Amino acid sequence: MKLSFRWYGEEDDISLNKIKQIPGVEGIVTAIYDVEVGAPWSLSKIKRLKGMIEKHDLELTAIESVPVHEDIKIGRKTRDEYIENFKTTIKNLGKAGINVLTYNFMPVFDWTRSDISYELPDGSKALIYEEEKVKKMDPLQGDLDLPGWDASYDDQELKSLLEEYQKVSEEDLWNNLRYFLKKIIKTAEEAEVRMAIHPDDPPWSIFGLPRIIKNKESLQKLVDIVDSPYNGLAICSGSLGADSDNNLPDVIKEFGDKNRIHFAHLRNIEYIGKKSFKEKAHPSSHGSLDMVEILKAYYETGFEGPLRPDHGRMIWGEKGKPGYGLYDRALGAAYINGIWETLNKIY
Ligand code: CS2
Ligand code: MN
Repeated sequence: MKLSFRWYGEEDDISLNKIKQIPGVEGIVTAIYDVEVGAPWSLSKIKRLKGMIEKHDLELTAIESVPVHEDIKIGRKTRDEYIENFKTTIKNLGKAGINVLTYNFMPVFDWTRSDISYELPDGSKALIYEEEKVKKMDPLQGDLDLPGWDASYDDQELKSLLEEYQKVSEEDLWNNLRYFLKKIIKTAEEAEVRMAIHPDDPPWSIFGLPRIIKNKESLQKLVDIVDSPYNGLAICSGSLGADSDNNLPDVIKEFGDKNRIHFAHLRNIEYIGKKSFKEKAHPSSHGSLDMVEILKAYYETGFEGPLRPDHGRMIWGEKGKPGYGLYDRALGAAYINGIWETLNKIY
């Protein structure tokens, strides 16, 4: 694996210089943030981004994410134009030599939590998802404060978008995803850009919106849509793992052996009820997921793609983007690196 770290571009308070100082980190995962959702990414912007990263002796190992326009997810008539734009972005990434592209197919919201600054007993702040609280939240009343979400809609737009989704069933969403993949995977193959879908987070329906990428069965259905290694997966332990029925080492072995996993996110969570969880520090002793077993599964499949610590807590008084401070993610990276080094020695 290539140990990587997410960087939010030049606006990020955490500089490439600081990231470079984290032992073992060799890759950067990032995106272009000043292009409107749905518009193509130009080759010049991509090259500039890549250049900045390489200047710090780091490699741009994955793009996370190219957002998929809602018209594609809803299946509006206008989707073809956005799919063409997406293909242009894939081609340009390929021309720049960037080979992993993450996306997700979650309607309207990306990752969702009931509290993004929940205080743990040791005083650190974490993200938490409590199903009962989320059920009472109303996105139209401004109850959601989520940095993972492109909140560029005004109230009216959000209202009509949510209304429109009332007519989109899970099956419709699958059909729209199928339509999208059938159009883009050939381009991805030609450009040598491996597509990696990120699972839904959490992996179940929220606010009455359909969510479909949530377990082994749905990952299988996804890879079957187009039988190509370029139609692949990003496995996020914290997202898929939020459903305790998902057996992560088993999923990793299954799809890793088939060369369909192109990107890995490592995050630990603690179950606090059915469909409720707290995000925790990375070590297995802190949460419900066995990180050694997870990394061992990657190791055994010969995983060579980018792997990054996902959300961290806010510790040592740090203020920053929820889930994306420096300190706890750096501790996560060091922990991952230690396990990997051990696996390397004993195998
Ligand atoms: C990320 C996701 O912060 C996170 O939890 O793992 O937001 C991820 O970037 C997207 O869902 C990928 O498209
Ligand atoms: Mn993730």
